[in-house]
Amino acid sequence: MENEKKEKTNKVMILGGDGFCGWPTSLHLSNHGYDVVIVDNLSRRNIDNELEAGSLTPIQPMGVRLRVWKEHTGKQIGFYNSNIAKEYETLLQVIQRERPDVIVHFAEQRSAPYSMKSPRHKRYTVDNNLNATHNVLCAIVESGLDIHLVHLGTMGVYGYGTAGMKIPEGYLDIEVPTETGERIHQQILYPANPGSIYHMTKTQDQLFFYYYNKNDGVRITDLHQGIVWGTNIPETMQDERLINRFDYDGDYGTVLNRFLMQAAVGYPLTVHGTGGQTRAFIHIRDTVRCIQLAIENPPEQGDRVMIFNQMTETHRIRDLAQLVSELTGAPIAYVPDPRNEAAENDLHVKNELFLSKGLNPTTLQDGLLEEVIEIAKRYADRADLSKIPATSTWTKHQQPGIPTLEQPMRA
Ligand code: NAD
Ligand code: USQ
Repeated sequence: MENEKKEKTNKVMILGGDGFCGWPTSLHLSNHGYDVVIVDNLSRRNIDNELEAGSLTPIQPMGVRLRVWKEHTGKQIGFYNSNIAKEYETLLQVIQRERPDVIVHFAEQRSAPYSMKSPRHKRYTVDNNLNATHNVLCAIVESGLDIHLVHLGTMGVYGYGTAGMKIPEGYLDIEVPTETGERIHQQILYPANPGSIYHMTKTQDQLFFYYYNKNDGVRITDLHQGIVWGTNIPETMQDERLINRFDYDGDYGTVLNRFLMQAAVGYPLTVHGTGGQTRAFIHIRDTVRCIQLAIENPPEQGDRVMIFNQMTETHRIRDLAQLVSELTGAPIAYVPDPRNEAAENDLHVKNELFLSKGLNPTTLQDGLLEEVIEIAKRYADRADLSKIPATSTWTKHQQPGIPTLEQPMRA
């Protein structure tokens, strides 16, 4: 059955295949028998230049990455350097030439703090993300090919609080009372509640998917992913030149990887506010497995947009800081929260679809935390500590998340 599916789904185009999630996904799929072609405009590397920040790990240029992969495995991955938000004709031609069975779409500006830095950053994030997603959908329809689109969305489309219920996978059951007293049952897209301009672009992507699925019958899977942690998967560990990126700066570093890096370089763990925010997490190894599962379990023609919650566990930020502190002895600093977000929230999420398809989650308890600390320690000398504070604030009235001597600290 597995082989049957693979025979049918052979070519996968990865949009954003140079990024933190896209690069390991490209190698994982290539290693599992898929013919992979990447499209990326390297904008993430240009943003590093703009922010004068960079990956903690020494990532190689795309040409080196692809050459080393071929040397190790004999497998060729194609690469097009193109801006999918702006170069529609190129995107269409690449799709027509490569004729992919599946397109995996990672190619968006993904940092919430970056999207809130200034009007220019807000406008760039909206222009880039909405045009990228719309161009992909439009080009799939214009190509006339039956391509399954797998998109990386976010748990943040839901907001992070509920009335105690578990957040369902995309659709909410509702009951509408009619004038005759009848009660009609329906399922609607879960109400959008974005917490940043970046997250807002992901809520708008959902409407593009709804429309193109309804109007043109495009087969779409939208993966509502939690915060990804970890660095490597087995494929990126085959050679140091295949290493994945590791962001730790105040804009792109996500919370758990930031804490691990901060612990490795002896910087106090920067908990925003009370640290009462609860978020969903997934290890990068599970990200790549989930994408393979989504590819191998496509919606049928005529199905509505399939939505999976791609996360494996939830944690409160102060508990994560405590865990890392206990493992490493790092002090914790409670800094002002630069974001406009609830100080405390509970979060319960359904993730049954991936579990039912065979995902065996990698949890924080699996000892991987320590493995990641090792990575952070190995490359600690590459760290620029001045890039750690989160300086992007959500409103003019907020303060950046910079630790000071007055802030409460715990060992
Ligand atoms: P990333 O920034 O490392 O990678 C995105 C890649 O897309 C980059 O290589 C960038 O150059 C490319 N790109 C962006 N705009 C493009 C354009 N217009 N044309 C061509 N290429 C373009 O981000 P990531 O962490 O790998 O995230 C990938 C996707 O997964 C994003 O859509 C993000 O919203 C989603 N996601 C990420 C996380 C996480 O924790 N990293 C969590 C949930 C969802
Ligand atoms: N936080 C801290 N200290 C830090 C950094 C962050 O306390 O040093 C807090 C933030 O205030 C926030 C939480 O940790 O409450 C998560 O922040 P984050 O930067 O790790 O994650 P977020 O901004 O939500 O974005 C990341 C990815 C994004 C993805 C999202 C999934 O960058 O692409 O969509 O995670 S989710 O959070 O589930 O919406």
